Amino acid sequence: MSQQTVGEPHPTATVAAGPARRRAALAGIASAAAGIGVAEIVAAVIAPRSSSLFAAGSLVIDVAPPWLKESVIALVGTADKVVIIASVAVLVAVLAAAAGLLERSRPPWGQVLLGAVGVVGLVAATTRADSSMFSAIPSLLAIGIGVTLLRVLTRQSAAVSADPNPNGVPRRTFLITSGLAAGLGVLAVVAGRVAASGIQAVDAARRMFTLPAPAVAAPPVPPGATLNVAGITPLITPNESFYRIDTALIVPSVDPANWTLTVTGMVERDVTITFDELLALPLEESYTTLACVSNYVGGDLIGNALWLGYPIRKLLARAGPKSGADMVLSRSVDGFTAGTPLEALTDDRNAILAVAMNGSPLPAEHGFPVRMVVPGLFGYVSATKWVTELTVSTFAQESAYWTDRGWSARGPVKLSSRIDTPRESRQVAEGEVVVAGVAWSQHVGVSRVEVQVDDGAWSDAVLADAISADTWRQWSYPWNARQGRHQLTVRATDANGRLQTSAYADVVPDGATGLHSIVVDVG
Ligand SMILES: Nc1nc2c(c(=O)[nH]1)N[C@H]1C(S)=C(S)[C@@H](COP(=O)(O)O)O[C@H]1N2
Ligand SMILES: [Mo]
Repeated sequence: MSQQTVGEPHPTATVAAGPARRRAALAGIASAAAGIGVAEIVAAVIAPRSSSLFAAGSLVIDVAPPWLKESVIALVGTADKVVIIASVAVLVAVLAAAAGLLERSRPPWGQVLLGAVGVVGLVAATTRADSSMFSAIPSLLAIGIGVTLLRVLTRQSAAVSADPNPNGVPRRTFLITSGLAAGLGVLAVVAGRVAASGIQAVDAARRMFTLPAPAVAAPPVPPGATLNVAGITPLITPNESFYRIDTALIVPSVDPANWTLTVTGMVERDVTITFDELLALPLEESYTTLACVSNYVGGDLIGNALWLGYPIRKLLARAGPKSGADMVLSRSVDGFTAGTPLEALTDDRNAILAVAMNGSPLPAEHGFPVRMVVPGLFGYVSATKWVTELTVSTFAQESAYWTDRGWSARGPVKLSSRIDTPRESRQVAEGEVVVAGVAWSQHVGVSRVEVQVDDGAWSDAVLADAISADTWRQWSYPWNARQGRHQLTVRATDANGRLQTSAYADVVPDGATGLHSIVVDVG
């Protein structure tokens, strides 16, 4: 800034201490507003649930003592959220003004204070139960922009103080920059909120919706299905740790009030159902282990859940598939498609339109409000999330999303087994070591698991009870570990007596094969 002078302060500078302080406070508030504004827009686009402002609000809700929460609710009723967000905004504004004043008198402590306020938002956004790897980005941007702008505006404000003309160019520059930053920041917060409101409506709908009781409950899990071994994969995968694979950059927001599913194509009559109609049907519960075709040997793109849904075969029966059809192309709101053999959807397996996962409405990431779950097939040919259309067709006529990208049209799950404990390259103590893991061959079942130490003979592992043929089975093997480096390998046999192949195959085009081996150091 050419107007900035060093040396004798102009006499008006001391007289104008009040305006200078006001400018400093404005600089702080404008910097915070611009930072938060940009963060809200970015949050709305990449991670709508990670708005740092709202995460900070949630943090306040989480840490506030119950009596305070209750009195706020008693005082303002359902406006409680608005009050909380407004309180957070006021608090941030006060701290930002203080940061401005501090930056004027003791730089760079104003930047430090503003950064610290941002870090609270960052912590709030990244420690939420539904936070993802994207959750940190909006807050980091807010901190970067806020702190940089504070430095710029403080410099401009200093130029105003040093300018002999009280209404000169530096003053105008400062007012325009800070006014624009503050105004655009607030506008951006509003725009970000409007953009994210659809998602919030869906989140609210998800929370509001009470699951109907199953007409057919899943048989109780046999007590012998769980082995008590430290480090083994839990028999049922919690929703939070269930693997997630999809092509959706932004998780689709489907309002169940507007959701419909249409069965069309080679059918006697098109059938359309709404979400309420679906929920009113007799829903059935079943455990199914879902696996991804991209799961390499020993990988973790597999999970087992209790699903609640309506048998697809019953809905297809209403539409009446025409003869000659051999595939159902399911389509999601985001354009993803999967081609499932008609037979897998009409035989007696638990192929369902699922509305719940482990007793909760489907998480948004796992297909809320409705997804398909089909035992025995990889997810890419069967497990369409946010599903809205089933077109009865043929493999000759239609091809699905991944088929067009080099993957096989048909994707039955392959017999596989995995060592969960001990971990690869881990050091273990000499003596008895319990080797354990899971094995699966959905819709066929697993009948045997064997373990091999180094080049020794294959020995039977203890096989836990099965929930059903559609789920994985835990296994364990007590190993008398001797000093040194050892290789452990596992293999399974399915319920038809077929042994898991040791031949290596890549995941493309229809799933990996080979045996899972790990190396451990005993000593
Ligand atoms: N709409 C939609 N559904 C989808 C996908 C997708 O990309 N979009 N991916 C499929 C794949 S490849 C798999 S393995 C499963 C994964 O389901 P999950 O994310 O609930 O574990 O969803 C399937 N359903
Ligand atoms: Mo997948």
